[in-house]
Amino acid sequence: LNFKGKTVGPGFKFLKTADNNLIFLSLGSNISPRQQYISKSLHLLKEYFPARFRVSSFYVTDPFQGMNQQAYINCSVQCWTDLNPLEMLDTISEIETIVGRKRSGKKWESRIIDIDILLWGKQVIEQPRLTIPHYDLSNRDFFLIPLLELDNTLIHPCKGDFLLTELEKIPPLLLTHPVKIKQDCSQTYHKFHQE
Ligand code: A4P
Ligand code: MG
Repeated sequence: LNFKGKTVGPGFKFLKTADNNLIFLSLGSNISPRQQYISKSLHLLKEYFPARFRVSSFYVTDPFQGMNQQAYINCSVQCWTDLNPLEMLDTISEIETIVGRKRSGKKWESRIIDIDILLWGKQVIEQPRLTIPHYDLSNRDFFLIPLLELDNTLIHPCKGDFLLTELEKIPPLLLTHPVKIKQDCSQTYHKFHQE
């Protein structure tokens, strides 16, 4: 069996769903219409990565570290891919561009859509263009709360701690107080697209 994740063979079914290529993304938007930008990104992500695709609820969150900007909507996605991490990064940045993101290059500027890779199985990836787990995963409740809704047993691959425990340790000044949106596009999304 020629394992590159892309080979068909007796083990293919197992490999296709192997957890080492199960990834978790975070989506965020703070430019209106926020839910529409997130929904459009979800549709594209699901088209590219249909295997094991799941979406969390949508949450309204305060701007991180008290930045003076519009509130964000954040959610998390689980999916499976046979792309390598850099191919994945290029694909999500292509999706951000299709949805309408324009980059001025300023750090933490308001954005139509931001898609970050939070976890890649249990792997630790350090490359010039890519750090996985996300460098600030443990400090951001707007990452962790939607992520833990998808899987509350997840562990931080570098530290070995439960992410649930990391969430409880976030200093109050860093909290963004995620509030689940009751009647949100994620429910419409779930109704029509969830497997
Ligand atoms: N990069 C490295 N690692 C990763 C990764 N794991 N996933 C590199 C994605 N990208 C990664 O990203 C800049 C570069 O990071 C990429 O080219 C890639 O090579 P970007 O999307 O162009 O810029 P950015 O997202 O603005 O990066 P920055 O400044 O680090 O912003 P953050 O940290 O993403 O934070 N408050 C709330 N409540 N909710 C939010 O979602 N988001 C931000 C942005 C600030 N405050 C927020 C939220
Ligand atoms: Mg980003």
